[in-house]
Amino acid sequence: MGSNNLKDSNAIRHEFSMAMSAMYQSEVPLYGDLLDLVAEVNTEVLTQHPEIKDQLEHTGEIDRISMERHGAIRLGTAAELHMMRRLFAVMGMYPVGYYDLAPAGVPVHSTAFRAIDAQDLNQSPFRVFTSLLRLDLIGDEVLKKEAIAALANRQIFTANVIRLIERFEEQGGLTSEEGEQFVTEALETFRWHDKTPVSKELYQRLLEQHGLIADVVGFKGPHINHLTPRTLDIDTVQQGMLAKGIPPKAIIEGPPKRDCPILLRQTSFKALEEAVSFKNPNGEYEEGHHTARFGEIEQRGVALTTKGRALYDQLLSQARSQLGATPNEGNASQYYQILESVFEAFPDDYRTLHDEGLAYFYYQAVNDSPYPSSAASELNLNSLEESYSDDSISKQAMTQLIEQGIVRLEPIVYEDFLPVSAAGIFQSNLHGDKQSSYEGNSNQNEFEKALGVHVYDELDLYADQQSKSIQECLCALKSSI
Ligand code: OOG
Ligand code: NI
Repeated sequence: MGSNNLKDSNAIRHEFSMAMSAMYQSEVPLYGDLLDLVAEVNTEVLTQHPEIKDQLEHTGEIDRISMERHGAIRLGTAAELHMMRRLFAVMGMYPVGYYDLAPAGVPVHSTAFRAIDAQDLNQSPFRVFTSLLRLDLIGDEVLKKEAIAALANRQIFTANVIRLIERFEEQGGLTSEEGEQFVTEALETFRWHDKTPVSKELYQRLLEQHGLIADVVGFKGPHINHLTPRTLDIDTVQQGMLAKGIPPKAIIEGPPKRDCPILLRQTSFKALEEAVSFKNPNGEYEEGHHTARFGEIEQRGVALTTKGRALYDQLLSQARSQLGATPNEGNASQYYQILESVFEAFPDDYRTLHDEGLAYFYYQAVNDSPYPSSAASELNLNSLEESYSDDSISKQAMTQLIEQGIVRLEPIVYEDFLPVSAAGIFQSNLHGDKQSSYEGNSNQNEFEKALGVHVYDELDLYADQQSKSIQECLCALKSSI
């Protein structure tokens, strides 16, 4: 896009994420304090660790660190999810991954809307973890009917945003002016409403069933429930939160602290108790409160292959079963100790992660290292390129180039989410959740039917990024001979 005077989707996504951040800072001022803290810590890390700065420059992430954030919303119906998919497409965001949270006691299934191309991600990494409530898991038939009726009564999109989405689909983009209107109109869907469309009595019954059901069914729209900046040192931010009077949750979710970060580590500050007015059947408002909105931080590491991910899942569940309980305030330090010792089995240097096929990497020609003529004569780069993917001799040749310092490896950052961590984030911000797990099948088909498309497989995307970098690297080497 960008041609025919149409606005680039990356620009719309960037403007939308800035507008969303400004709105959330004014709605939840603690989030602004968290942003300041994260910015301080990131500046410090980049000053103290030139190697991290170099790495982020090589991967093109350096400029996006300060604008990095994700948010989360929870939707009530298939039709809402379908329109939301069309809304995100205007901003170049597509559904990646399927997350089933029912086994962890949260009656939703989810995807993440995000850009999929590395360059687009570097321009604006904004993403939204989007969950759809699974009313099919609710046993109470009467309550289920009431919930369905309440959801059928709400329209979470403005008429103007729907018109602009249709326009985008017809003309293949939006003009600058339409793009600006789109940002303003789309933002309305994510706004907080302190007047609810349901009675206090219904809200209470929904809450008793599950905090999440009350949060979705009890409100006019899917208020953004958190935004998450990316930090380069989550342990320091967690410490700093306490000092600044921002109450952190007890446990940092995900892998332990490592020299070479993998996947994703996350923590949040506890949800605020906010005043709301319930609309009773007589039309009068009754005061009450609701707890849903919070702030979160994350530290991202290298994306893992299927093999690496299997090892991660295995070690995480080993650590949890060794703890014998859900990690919480009382057992936090014991949990970290167990986690660290169990994860000693996960190699912690990039070369081993690469050589054992545990993680995805960019291959980059080191331009400033002169290409030694001995290496040039020994290697036939053409054959290397043709057969790299499945030929072990060529892999050996590539390894040689890495060892000679002609090619360097840089970690491909994990852009997605982790179901166990996500469940921990959900749970820490809900009260009165009675069930620890829901029976019932994971239902990706049903989810994709609602969405209207298949979700992208995140592993395919990382594998593509890696092979594209190999081709580019070989091209650069050939042209430098
Ligand atoms: C989503 C929780 C999951 C994450 O970062 O893993 C999440 C929610 O609370 O709606 O945002
Ligand atoms: Ni989150």
